[in-house]
Amino acid sequence: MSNIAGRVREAFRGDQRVDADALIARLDAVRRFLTAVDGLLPDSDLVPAHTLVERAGTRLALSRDHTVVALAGATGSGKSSLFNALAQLELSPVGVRRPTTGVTHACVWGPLEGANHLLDWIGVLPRHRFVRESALDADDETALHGLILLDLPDFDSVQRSHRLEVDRLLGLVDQVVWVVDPQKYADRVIHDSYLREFHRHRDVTLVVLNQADRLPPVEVPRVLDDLRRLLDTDGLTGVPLLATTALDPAGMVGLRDALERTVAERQAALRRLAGDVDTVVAGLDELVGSARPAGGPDDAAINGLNRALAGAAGVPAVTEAVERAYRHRAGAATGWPVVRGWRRLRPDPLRRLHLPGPAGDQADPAESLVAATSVPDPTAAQRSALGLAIRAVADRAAADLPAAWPGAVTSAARSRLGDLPDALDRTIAGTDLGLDRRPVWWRLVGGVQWLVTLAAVVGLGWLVLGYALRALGLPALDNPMVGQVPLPTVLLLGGLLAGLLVAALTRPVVRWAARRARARADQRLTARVAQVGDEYVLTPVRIVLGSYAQARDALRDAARR
Ligand SMILES: Nc1nc2c(ncn2[C@@H]2O[C@H](COP(=O)(O)OP(=O)(O)O)[C@@H](O)[C@H]2O)c(=O)[nH]1
Ligand SMILES: [Mg+2]
Repeated sequence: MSNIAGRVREAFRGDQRVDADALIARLDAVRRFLTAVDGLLPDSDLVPAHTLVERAGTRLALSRDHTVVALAGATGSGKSSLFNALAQLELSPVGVRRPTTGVTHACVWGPLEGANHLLDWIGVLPRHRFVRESALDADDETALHGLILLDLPDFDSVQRSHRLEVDRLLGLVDQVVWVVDPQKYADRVIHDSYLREFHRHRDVTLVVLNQADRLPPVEVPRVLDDLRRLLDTDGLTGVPLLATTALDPAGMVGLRDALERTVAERQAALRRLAGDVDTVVAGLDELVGSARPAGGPDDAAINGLNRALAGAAGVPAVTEAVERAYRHRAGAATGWPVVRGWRRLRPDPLRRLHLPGPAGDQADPAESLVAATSVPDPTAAQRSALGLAIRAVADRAAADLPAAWPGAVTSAARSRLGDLPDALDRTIAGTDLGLDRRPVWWRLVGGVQWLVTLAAVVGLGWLVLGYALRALGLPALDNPMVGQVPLPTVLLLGGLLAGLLVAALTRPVVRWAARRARARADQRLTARVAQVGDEYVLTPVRIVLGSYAQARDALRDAARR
């Protein structure tokens, strides 16, 4: 949060109470976020969120009555001395016995039992746990009941394991008291590597300038001012800053009071986790951004996809076969009966593609389930056109999404690419191409053709009979005349001419109707192919876009304090 309003709000957060239910709701939102992006975003980006969800769940389940406060700082700043002074016990070895401070010691105010699970989880060994309750002056300590104070190893230790231990514990404790001394308070390590990292945990951060007795009293305010200025640059504006002297009980009063307040409020654990959620949400913000998720791939990209799918599925080959099949079948039904039979002998163009042939000539239904038309396989050009179209769909759909998402959208769009050829083939095989019904006009024209042919045959028969009678010297038939021409001749020639004329007139009509049949088949096939595209390409893309929207909403809920 970089704007001024944000800074002001953050600065005053120290006084705000964190509602446990609200915190749990925010953690749930982080969990929802993780579910939404599972498998879509790189796991490495999600580690902090997973860690938070797990840690927070455990911390809240373990004990909300205890407050875990860590004393952290550089070697020799006086952590162990403060620890001992607060516990009023010589527990944790002070400087003279360094470097034994590589282990964390814990002091529990109040009964140890309740705190044990918490300390097990934090990882403080039982032999390094102490109880303040057993001391004789226990009554004075009731104000600190519930406090678990940790003396951490030095974070500037030369031993890497100590530093790792400090980092681990700083991730788990509820509140941190940073201990600095007059010599090293301005040290870059403490500010750059630690304090600055804690700027989202201001409300569980406290800084003490220890060994204040080593400064001339007039110098103390000046050093505190200087330290305050450094803390401001660290982003820790407003955190409590105290001067302490571990060697003098009077020099510990301010720190004790601060700890008593922390224990009484029982807010530190919640505030710490709230700060953790802030940190995680801020880290995820870039992954999700605030882009409004697009409604889905746009129409232009979808049209391009459908065209490419149709090409790859062999729709043009099928529709061409439909046109030819129409002509073939119409010819067989309406052609001149003399040559019709010969036409039937030629194979039906659709059957050649293993698509439904003429009615009654259907392929075995079981066969069509396993698909396998003989529509030619897509060419390399068609395949790459399909690849490009799928890519375009993904690109357009992901255009407004943050950088982490387009990859996921593209993989989703391509996720079922391998199943596409079969699905397309099955779809083509299962599409009703609209050629099953024989149009009435075919039958009418066919009937007319039969009639005129019959007339020609009758005329021929009549003429043959006339010739035969004449040849045998029998009395000739008295042929009725049509004008100057005898009726049998009219029947024969008229029938033949009419047959040829009807065939000639029908031909353009058949061609026109065949083109219409082709257009109809094209429409049906394209629609079915588009359904396949929707199922195999667009739906996976929409699912990812839906996940994005869910992730975005979840993160917005998680950010709400
Ligand atoms: N004068 C003075 N010396 C202190 C104070 N606190 C710690 N020391 C001394 O500083 C040295 C380092 O202290 P220690 O508690 O071991 O520091 P740690 O490394 O942070 O645990 C020891 O010799 C302490 O006696 C203080 O407030 N005033
Ligand atoms: Mg120490």
